[in-house]
Amino acid sequence: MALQLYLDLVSPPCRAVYIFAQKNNIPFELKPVDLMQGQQMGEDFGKVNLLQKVPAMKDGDFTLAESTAILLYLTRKFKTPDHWYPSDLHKRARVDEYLSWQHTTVRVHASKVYAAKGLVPLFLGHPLPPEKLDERIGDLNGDLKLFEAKFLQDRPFVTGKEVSLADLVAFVDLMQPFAAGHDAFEGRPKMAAWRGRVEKAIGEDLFQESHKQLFSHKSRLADHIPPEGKEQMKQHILKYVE
Ligand SMILES: N[C@@H](CCC(=O)N[C@@H](CS)C(=O)NCC(=O)O)C(=O)O
Repeated sequence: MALQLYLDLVSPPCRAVYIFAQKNNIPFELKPVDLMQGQQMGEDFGKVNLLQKVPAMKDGDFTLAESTAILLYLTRKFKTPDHWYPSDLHKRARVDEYLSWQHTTVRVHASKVYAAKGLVPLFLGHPLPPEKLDERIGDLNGDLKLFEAKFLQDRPFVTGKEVSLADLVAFVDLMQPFAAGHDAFEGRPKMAAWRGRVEKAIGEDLFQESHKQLFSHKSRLADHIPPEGKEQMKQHILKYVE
């Protein structure tokens, strides 16, 4: 049986897994999980991932949660090209360092800007107060400054000349606020050039295909969320952006 990937492509960690699998011709069956419909809370999905989050993976009887663990599993099982997770001790450590750091920084702050700028107006009918939005953007800006100074420096990619899992994971996270109209690359020429290189490394078709749902997310939501679901989401989003 082919490996199964449980994903909602609106989610950044899901897109990282999806892009990585597609780019490396890893055979898999896509099992869509619609977060806005709450499908991650269902009993069937709970059997795959008790944590009730996407992405999740099932390979035969083996199940795995957490995007970075899944990405690393795929590099090992499918012996993907070295540059993704270099065998060089120091380059690999640099990838590990970014993958450890991002969980509590770029991942959270980029998603919060997406929620604050994109989802709050949709679910509440008015924008978040400007000072609150500025706070969320300020958190992300702090991370970007560090990403540039510590992880990217003057290199084309985090580990040097080639793209790695660190670039892929950072890239999908930064597309989240971008989809809500916040261009985190504006005024940051180094990061804008890096973004172009990562997009090219992924390939334009795969980039577009993997981000199609994110870029049309707001209009799809406005049409499809039932009133009771809308109320529930409103509370959830407000709590999240605080
Ligand atoms: N650290 C986890 C985060 C997973 C996560 O938070 N996924 C979100 C989507 S981005 C989710 O499934 N949320 C559903 C929920 O919280 O109910 C990873 O990197 O895989």
